[in-house]
Amino acid sequence: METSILNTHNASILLSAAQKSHYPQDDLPEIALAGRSNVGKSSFINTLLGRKNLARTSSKPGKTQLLNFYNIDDKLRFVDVPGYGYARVSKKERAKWGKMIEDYLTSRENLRAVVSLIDFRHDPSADDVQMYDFLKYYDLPVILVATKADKVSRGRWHKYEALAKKKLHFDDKTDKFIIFSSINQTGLDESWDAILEYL
Ligand SMILES: Nc1nc2c(ncn2[C@@H]2O[C@H](COP(=O)(O)OP(=O)(O)OP(=O)(O)O)[C@@H](O)[C@H]2O)c(=O)[nH]1
Ligand SMILES: [Mg+2]
Repeated sequence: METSILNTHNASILLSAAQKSHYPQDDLPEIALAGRSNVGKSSFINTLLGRKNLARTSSKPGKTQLLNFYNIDDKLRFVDVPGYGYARVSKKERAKWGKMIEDYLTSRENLRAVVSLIDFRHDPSADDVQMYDFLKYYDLPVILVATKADKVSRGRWHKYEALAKKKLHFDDKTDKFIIFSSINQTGLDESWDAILEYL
């Protein structure tokens, strides 16, 4: 994908971190990716960067345990946040993970917006609603990305979008809703346009 501002192919994983002291120490803008486990966060990153496997994807949920920082052309970073709603993780693990995400989302000055991913095939889950509420409570701009659109027939898109927005109490004034597929690249340009607005 060619953008006038940055070369999206010039991307690499920079570092993985669990705590503040390990985050990159500069003022590059960051876009975080949040969503339940298996929703397609890593696939979204790979699709946007035109790469097959830069961000590791898996059919096994809960694989990403740290915040993964991706450097894009030394101008922007994506931060892949571990997926929520993964049941087979102990209470203690989940608490640790919740604190890590909360710390990052509520205190990271570099953070410009959050790409919040939901599975377009299903009604937003209670966890999805809670995440959106949380992001709005902290006044974080959201780019809502509805993934796996290739699994939903086009005739249903409008209705599904309306239902998801209703359930989330979606704020159309500040936030974007993008129907996306990493299989056929639906929503790719729209996603980049939305992200580049925050640079
Ligand atoms: N059909 C379809 N499958 C997708 C799409 N995006 C992701 N997948 C599949 O969904 C599964 C999970 O994708 P990931 O990108 O690993 O999901 P993740 O959100 O990073 O998962 P965690 O790192 O475990 O939180 C993989 O089998 C992907 O191939 C999509 O747009 N369409
Ligand atoms: Mg992942």
